Amino acid sequence: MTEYFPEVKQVKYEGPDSKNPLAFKHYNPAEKVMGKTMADHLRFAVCYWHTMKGLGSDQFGMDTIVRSYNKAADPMQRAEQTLQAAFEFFTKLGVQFWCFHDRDIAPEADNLAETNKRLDKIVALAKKMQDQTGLKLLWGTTNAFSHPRFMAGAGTNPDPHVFAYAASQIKKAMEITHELGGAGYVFWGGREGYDTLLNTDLKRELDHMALLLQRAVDHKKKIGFGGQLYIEPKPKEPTKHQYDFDAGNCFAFLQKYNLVEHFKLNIEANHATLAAHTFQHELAFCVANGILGSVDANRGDLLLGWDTDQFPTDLYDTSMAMYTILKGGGFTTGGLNFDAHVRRQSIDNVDLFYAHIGSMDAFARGLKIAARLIEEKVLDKAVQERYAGWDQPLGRDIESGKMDFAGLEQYILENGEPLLRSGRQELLENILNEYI
Ligand code: XUL
Ligand code: CO
Repeated sequence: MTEYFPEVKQVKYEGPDSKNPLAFKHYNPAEKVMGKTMADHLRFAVCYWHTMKGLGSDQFGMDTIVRSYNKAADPMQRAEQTLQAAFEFFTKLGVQFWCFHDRDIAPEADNLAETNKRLDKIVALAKKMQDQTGLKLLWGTTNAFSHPRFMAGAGTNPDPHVFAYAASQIKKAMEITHELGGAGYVFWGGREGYDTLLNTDLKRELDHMALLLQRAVDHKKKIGFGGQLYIEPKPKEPTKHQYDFDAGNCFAFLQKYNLVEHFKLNIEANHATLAAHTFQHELAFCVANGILGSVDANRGDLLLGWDTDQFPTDLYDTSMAMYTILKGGGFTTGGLNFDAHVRRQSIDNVDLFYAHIGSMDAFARGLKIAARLIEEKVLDKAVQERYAGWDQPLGRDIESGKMDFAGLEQYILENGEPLLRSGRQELLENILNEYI
């Protein structure tokens, strides 16, 4: 069989003293942390769209990257070779999972029936490769945002004909995800939003978005798909306002339309920062509300206001993310999907390996740091002390609902001013640095 990444044989764990840039220094899949292997904690996935299909183009320039699996004239031959290259890459890197959009793996044909036939052909091949390699599908999704038919949205399109098209695509994408044993299925609201309110019926669009998700829940039941459904929040880009703005917004939407029991969230780091939140904030909000599902691991750039989708290497970010994920009980169906692409100048195959290796190591370190913070109760102790009043008679009476306004007023009249206490932020930041 053709080898598409001959530069690399197998990425292995060599430990922190290794100087080999193509080895893991920290990610040791079988090593146990808090009673579970690192592989089971982190559940790394490679994303097909950026890693296999990304060729460096941006709004200002054409492709910069040439891949040997992308050269055949026939689009289906290209798709097959890309799939073979993908499984070679996944295996050499040593991840357990992959993720895709329907249109990443098979090119669209002239009509839906033909497009679906093409998908079936590639899915049969993918199934064979999954069996051969042991790779699993973390989640599948549909691309209902690139084609011109979706320029005004998919489920939120003013034209019901487009709604029907989106539904048909999602139906098929859910079926192939099921066929491949996917642990989940993602809804990222591509162009579900608006560019101007001058031509937009906001309420109707939101109702339609919910209808599309309700039909997806029905179909999930109908085909017996046991995977988890996720919504992936993002506040803007491509539209000026995306309806799934952030975790808080998605949670309210899911509650309003009685969908909360069927969905969890897929939190992407760069989407969090676009919404003016931290990655950790979005994770913490999900944990607090029982809706954390999976993670698209990447990072933005402090100085750029768009979705740069860079590979995550910031140890503070990975540590605090893993801290929050572990405190929330860890992943069940979800995992860490690298929704990230190499920079336009990183044109070599080996750059793909460096990017993933560095990020996997950054999350492995984050995991170990988070485990120590938890085991030594570093932050727990501080938080517990800060809220200690709530375990005293006054706090207990308020929390149990025993105290009304008159009772609370009586307490103040008798006890006067509260004692002011330091929040100790700087001390905690210094302590955190000791662990990182
Ligand atoms: C876009 C994005 C998507 C979703 C899947 O910003 O993150 O790739 O993850 O559709
Ligand atoms: Co994403």
